[in-house]
Amino acid sequence: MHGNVKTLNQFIIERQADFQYASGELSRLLSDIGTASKIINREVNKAGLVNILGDAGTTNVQGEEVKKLDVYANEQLIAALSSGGEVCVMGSEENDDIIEVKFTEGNASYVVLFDPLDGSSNIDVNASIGTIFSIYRRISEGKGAGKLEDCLQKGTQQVAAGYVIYGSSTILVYTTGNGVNGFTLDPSIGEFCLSHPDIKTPKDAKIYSINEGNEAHFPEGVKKYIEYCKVEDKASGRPYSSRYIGSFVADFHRNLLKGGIFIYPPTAKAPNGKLRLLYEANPLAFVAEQAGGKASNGKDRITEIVPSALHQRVPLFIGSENMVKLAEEYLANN
Ligand code: P6P
Repeated sequence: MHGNVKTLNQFIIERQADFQYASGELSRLLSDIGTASKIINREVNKAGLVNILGDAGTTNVQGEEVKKLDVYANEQLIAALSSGGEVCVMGSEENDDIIEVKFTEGNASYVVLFDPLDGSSNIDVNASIGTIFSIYRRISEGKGAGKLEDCLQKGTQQVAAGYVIYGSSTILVYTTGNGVNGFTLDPSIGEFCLSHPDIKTPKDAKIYSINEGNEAHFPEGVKKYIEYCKVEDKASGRPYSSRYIGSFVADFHRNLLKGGIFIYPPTAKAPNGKLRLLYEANPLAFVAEQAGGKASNGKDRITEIVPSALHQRVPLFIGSENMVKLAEEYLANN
């Protein structure tokens, strides 16, 4: 403990008894993700200085190659997860194929799917962005590098999941299936410190998050639900507030704490929705459910969907349980 502050690593060790498997390995893996996030955070915070540091693809004043932040974040996570010895295979939003970790001593038993820097288009306008991660146990036979089948598991098989939001402060939120806890990075000591213990998301709330610019192509049930959110009705606190940052981790994190529903439905440009099942929808569905919320594709529970491809997209309705349930009813009845 630093004074009365509990650090992420202390918390992970304390909660190790909760882990069903190889707890030391999972503890180290979660700690490695925390370390990579601190390194990414340092670069994200400098992003505003790009005019000094140079644009991606150029060489900065230190003679270093300037990378796009999402490429940099991806490299940091791959390096941290490859060297820890716990991971046998990874899947990243930035890589078309799986990333095999070949040189483990052969008994690496974890699989990590991640979006290294989601919403990176928002960096130039200083909006919050995030890293999302999803952790499984390997299921393929044999030792050494893992396989695609290890990455294509249902969300219910996750052993841990979470995200880091790089915003006005940097917060890491994760679950191992025993509740949701949030840790704020204290730059003065370089540690993530427990700041949001046992997060619970309100069952009902007054925020809806959706890109209404796509309304013309929304399914009828979504149009009707959004209309419902806008109707004046004092008893239910409507009209609700529309809040949409356009950065999934930022919209999700606000709604997790305050309550609300985030919807990315099928649209003309994204007939299967835009968000990715394996490293966006599944991990945040695990977090949402562990906080008492709900996540579906409008009909089926997100974490029950059997994945068929590494980068498959899925429509997403996620957040306060009763709001998601009502949206599903509108979809079922229209
Ligand atoms: P749209 C960012 O590009 C992202 O992948 C998510 O972080 C965000 O929720 C979504 O796209 C925003 O998409 O179509 O509304 O701009």
